[in-house]
Amino acid sequence: MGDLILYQFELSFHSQLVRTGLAEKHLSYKKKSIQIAQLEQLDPWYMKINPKGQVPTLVRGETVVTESEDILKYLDETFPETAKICPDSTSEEGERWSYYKELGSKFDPEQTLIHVPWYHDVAGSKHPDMKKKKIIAEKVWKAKREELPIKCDKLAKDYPDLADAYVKRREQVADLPEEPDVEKLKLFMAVMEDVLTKIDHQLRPKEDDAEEAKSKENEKWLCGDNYTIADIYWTTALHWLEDAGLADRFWGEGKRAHLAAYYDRSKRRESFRKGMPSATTLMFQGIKNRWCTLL
Ligand SMILES: N[C@@H](CCC(=O)N[C@@H](CS)C(=O)NCC(=O)O)C(=O)O
Repeated sequence: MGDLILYQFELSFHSQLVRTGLAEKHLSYKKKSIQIAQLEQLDPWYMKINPKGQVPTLVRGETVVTESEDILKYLDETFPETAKICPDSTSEEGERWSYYKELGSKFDPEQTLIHVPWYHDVAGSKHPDMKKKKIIAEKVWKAKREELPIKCDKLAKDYPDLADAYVKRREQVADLPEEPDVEKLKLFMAVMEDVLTKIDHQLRPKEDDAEEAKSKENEKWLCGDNYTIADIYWTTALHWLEDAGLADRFWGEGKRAHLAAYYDRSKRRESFRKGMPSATTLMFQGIKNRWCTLL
């Protein structure tokens, strides 16, 4: 049926989910980069396969799958001989995934990418390179607020068959303020405090069989014995919080020790190394981007 092709962006949260899933399943695939910073996700050829104008998109022969969770489910269905990462909804594991998915809906990657560097004092971020991060945040905000609407308007006129999709995308960024809303960041931080406490609590050994549970703690994943989509989601989210300089605030100095131990063992998995961007890839992309702006 053909090779797996993943249209993605190295630094995109949802692309990282899918790359980690592919690594957990030991599936090989071709990676095609969509440069979000240059709004390539709006190019007409890409909008035809993903009308939301977002990454990731998986293509296999004639099959096109969008939405990270649907892509992971598709991989489970198509390659049943590989590790199952999406539990059946009727199973106990599936119920647990629903719980972690609900908590996951409260994590917003955009807050860690834009709001945290913008208002790093409010967030209590300790990232050593905050200045650089703020410059990136400003560029992303500007692209979203100013460049994206202009590109959508132009392409809606030039490609009438895609006009609905461009109008929809444009509406999603209508009325963005000049600067991100600091109140939203405060709310996000408070919600994260609560969500991470809940996860830490879930990861605690049960009191009734503390000894046995304690010895098993090293193997425990969010839905049970297997590393699933719930772990893929939360390992990636914790990585984003760490990358925003928030590890100390949320799980430093003995705080939420079960969550900290969980994140440590998640990071030791091969899929973490494969799913998250490597320094070499980022350096290569940096060089490529510089060429793009020079040309
Ligand atoms: N619900 C989608 C969300 C995808 C998404 O938000 N992608 C972001 C990158 S992580 C994106 O493409 N942003 C560019 C844009 O929205 O213009 C999924 O699960 O795949």
